[in-house]
Amino acid sequence: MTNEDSIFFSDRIKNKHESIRDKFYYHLQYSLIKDKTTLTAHDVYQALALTVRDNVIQKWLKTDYEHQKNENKVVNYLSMEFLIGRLMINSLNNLGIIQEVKEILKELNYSLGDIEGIEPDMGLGSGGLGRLAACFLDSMATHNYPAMGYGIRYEFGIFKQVIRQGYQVEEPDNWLRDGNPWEIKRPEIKYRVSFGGRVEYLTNEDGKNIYYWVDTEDIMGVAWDIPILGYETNNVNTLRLWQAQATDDFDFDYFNTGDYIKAVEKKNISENLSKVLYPNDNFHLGKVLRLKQEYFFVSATLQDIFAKFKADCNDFNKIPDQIAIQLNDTHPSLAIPELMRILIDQERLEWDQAWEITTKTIAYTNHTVLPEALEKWGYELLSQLLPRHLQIIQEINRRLLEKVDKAFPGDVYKMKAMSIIEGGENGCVRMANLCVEGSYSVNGVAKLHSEIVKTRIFKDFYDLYPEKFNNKTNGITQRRWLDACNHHLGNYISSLIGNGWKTDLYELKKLEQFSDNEEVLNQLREKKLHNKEILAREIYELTGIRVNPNSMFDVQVKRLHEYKRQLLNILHIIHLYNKIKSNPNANWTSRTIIFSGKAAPTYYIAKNIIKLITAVGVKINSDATINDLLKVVFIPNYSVSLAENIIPAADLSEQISTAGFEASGTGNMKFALNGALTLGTLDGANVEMQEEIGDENMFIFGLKAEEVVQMKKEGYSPEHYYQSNPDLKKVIDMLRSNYFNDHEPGIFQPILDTLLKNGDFFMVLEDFQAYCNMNERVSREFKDTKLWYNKVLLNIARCGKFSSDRAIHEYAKDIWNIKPVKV
Ligand code: F58
Repeated sequence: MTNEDSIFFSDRIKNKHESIRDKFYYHLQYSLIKDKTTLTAHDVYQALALTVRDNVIQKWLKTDYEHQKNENKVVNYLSMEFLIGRLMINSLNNLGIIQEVKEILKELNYSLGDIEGIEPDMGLGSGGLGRLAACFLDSMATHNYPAMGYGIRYEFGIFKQVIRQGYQVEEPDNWLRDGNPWEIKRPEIKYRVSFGGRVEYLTNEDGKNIYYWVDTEDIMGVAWDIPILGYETNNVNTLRLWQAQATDDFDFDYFNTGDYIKAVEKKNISENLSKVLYPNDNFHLGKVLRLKQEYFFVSATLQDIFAKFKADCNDFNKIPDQIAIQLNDTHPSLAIPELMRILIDQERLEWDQAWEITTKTIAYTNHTVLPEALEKWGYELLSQLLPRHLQIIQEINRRLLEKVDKAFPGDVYKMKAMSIIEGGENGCVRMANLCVEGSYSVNGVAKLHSEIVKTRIFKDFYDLYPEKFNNKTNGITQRRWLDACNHHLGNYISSLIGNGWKTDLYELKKLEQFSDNEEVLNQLREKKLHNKEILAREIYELTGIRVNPNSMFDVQVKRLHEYKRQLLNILHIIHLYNKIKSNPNANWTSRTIIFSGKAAPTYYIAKNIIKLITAVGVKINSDATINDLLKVVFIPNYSVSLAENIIPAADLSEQISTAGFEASGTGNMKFALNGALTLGTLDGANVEMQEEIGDENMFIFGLKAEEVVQMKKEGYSPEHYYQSNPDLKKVIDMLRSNYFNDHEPGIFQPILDTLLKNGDFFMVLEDFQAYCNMNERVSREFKDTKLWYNKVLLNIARCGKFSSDRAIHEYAKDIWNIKPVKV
């Protein structure tokens, strides 16, 4: 035993329950207090999770111990969202014990499938940004990077979507109801977070003002830790999520006033802070509670990072050598003034030194080009909630404007555009500008997006600090998005080229040698058909609709948003329906068009589009005259787990956003990796997919990003398309005449208005014909099975770049300057 190993208590434990089987039965009996007569599937799930946890604890402790040593620089990934999904299969897979577990479960007459479905999704995110954070955790752990994830332990994750009469209805996601065996509460790791109050200052003997934030209302942040296991490595990183808890003095103050019940109520209200995830996608709502959540998690996180740093170093200049902080969008942007506040007010550093440390430690990722998604907080609100931070932001801004004036004398336009504060005291604080000014690195999430970041969103900052800007194209983890969710295909690929692809996705290139091998292409087709049969059963269970696994599964699953253009898809479906109806005996390619995705609860048009999809579905699916050539399905409650079943079964992946609006997309990558061909615009990461996969192996159509801009400049008239394209006119006129909604006339007027009256901002009508034409090519090529599967194979083979492993290696090297540490 080495000296270091002696830190563990394991040497004092006599009965070690070494085997998985022992541990599992131990937990069933002693942790869950169950016998053979009272056992339920939920017990089996719990015991299994506890067994997995036991299995990683020693590695986890050891990893933590390594990371505490300050010679290893650690990256802290701050994100308001981690859309993890389920952990069981992923964990068993990473530990390499799936087979062993299957055998144990057999003894109790359970299959792994029975147990898998019991675990609720950890839905602590609303879309791509949160899922990216989860993929990054997986890659950082797998490749042994010293990393911590920090976020909020929402009691309610993304809402559960129910479809009633075709409309979306939201229900709470009470994911913690039956307990969560993966998390460990750390009551000893808790920090006080302050709000409100006012700022006082004293002038010390050197004439320096020392600021005190006083009379605050405080809340505690308590840590809950989740182990993040890498694939086949001893490295176990930590995801630390904060829960809000009332302070002890809160109890004391209120309970002493005598009104016990009121005191309990107040305590509850204060603890609401970490209650619920805001479910909007690419939209900034500006709610006070959201701002409180952001500061709460930033403050607890920075205190935690600081506590670890100070445990064995008191030279603050070393912070940037030992700590990197990555802001996942602007949501944790208060980390900038908070770090300044800690350094200046608590550690008494001078401004310049504090600023140097802060701007060498913090890096920022931008995920959106939509102006309505950029966070701005009211000046007044900030002055009430975080008065000291506002002062610091003002000073950051004053110095920034000085710099701008020096670099671009007299350029008032630049001053206005770059100012962190907009509109003075009645205005607001632009968090994105704060992030750019306070970070040493600003990155977009795909090549095209990073260009737009430099040339449009932050053009003026780019002129001042070109060296800060860089691109990190997104990626996905192949462990979850191929190996675990599509293991038949994964295993088959391994049988052809070995399993190096699991940690180096570029290995898939080796598949290219089989691109004309009929046996291999046949196998790919069989695997796909198998997945489609499984999904067809699930669709029937979830929606009551029967679909034909031999039809083309044409899939658009993602958040509902106008820029993602589910509307373009549905307009084309109506057009296709018209064509089939007018000539039912032609040689059609039969299609099952599958949608899934949530609309933000207050996003009226997006909800209206869901209703349109379901209404069109009802009409088409019940029309006997089209011989089942077309089916339209909306699968409710899109989630990570549902995606894991849908994506392996897709033939066609719809990535049809208006060019220039989707920052990257990551669904696009998951589909290609699972052998679906992409029908898409040159937007986000589709552009790089085309570079890698080859134009001839994708179905690319529509305006390019610069054409969209150009056309908007020149004046775009949707009416023109309506008048000049008879197919399109027919489709729109059907909507006008309530063809799909004769019982609820007029309900789609808002959709008609966005398209024709309000200027069709996302240029659906412009791209309609190009989309129809490309769809015809898709249908033609799908009929040629050999050609299609040759493309499928090439898509899979050329996905290497789109692994989150590649993305994380780039972040580690170019931004964080961290190295893997073998545990
Ligand atoms: C997404 N953003 C982008 N934001 O839309 C997508 O193109 C990109 O692939 C992905 O990030 C990862 O980079 C996104 O999901 C949000 O959900 C925000 C959550 C918080 C409120 C505002 C929207």
